[in-house]
Amino acid sequence: MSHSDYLQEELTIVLLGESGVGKTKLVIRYLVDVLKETKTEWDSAMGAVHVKRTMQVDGVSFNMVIWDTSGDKKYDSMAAMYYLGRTAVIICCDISNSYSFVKAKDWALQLTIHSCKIYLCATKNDLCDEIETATLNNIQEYAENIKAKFFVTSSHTGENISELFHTIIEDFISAPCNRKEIKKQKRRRKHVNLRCFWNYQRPKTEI
Ligand SMILES: Nc1nc2c(ncn2[C@@H]2O[C@H](COP(=O)(O)OP(=O)(O)O)[C@@H](O)[C@H]2O)c(=O)[nH]1
Ligand SMILES: [Mg+2]
Repeated sequence: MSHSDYLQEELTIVLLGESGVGKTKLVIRYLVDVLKETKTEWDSAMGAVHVKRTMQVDGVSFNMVIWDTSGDKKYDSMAAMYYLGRTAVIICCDISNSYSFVKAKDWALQLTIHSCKIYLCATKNDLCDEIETATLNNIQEYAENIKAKFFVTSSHTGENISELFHTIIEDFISAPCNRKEIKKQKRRRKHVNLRCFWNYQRPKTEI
């Protein structure tokens, strides 16, 4: 039987960004294309919906919760409720809508005082042409400045969707507190295995 390490800490991913940038489509593409789900149920809360999954990646089990916020202005003041103390925040901006980048920078600024990890995501790359390449360079430069990992995605073609979520999961598993937890569990298992071995051997040697 193969053993899996279990992380107590939940991976919570929050999607922020102007309404219409493609947050919901991004999550759906991930659930359908990568996790191969045919039916996805969302729990709704004020201004956000969430899905919860138990994941097993590289022999490590953990719960993953994805919060998809609405991006509606009337919920702006509530957004902090979702990202406070959260593990990872995907800030989305639509490369065909320059205002969404302005709004993304606002979110990033608000997040700098919190300890969450930011992933900047430029969506709708299938709409990208020569003009928008300049915009893309600006977004990338900004991501480098705020030390956020940067992804250019398209929910229409599926480009970089699994890479984005996979990177978030890898960063989560390799966070120092989680690495320590995994090591502790491996040590505990080794200790139990040794004890079992010892108990099993003893009667034989006594005969
Ligand atoms: N061309 C294109 N359209 C997209 C993409 N992602 C989302 N959309 C469209 O953008 C609109 C808003 O998407 P939605 O996911 O609801 O945005 P949200 O308000 O940020 O959740 C919808 O009409 C989507 O079909 C994409 O990658 N490429
Ligand atoms: Mg949405």
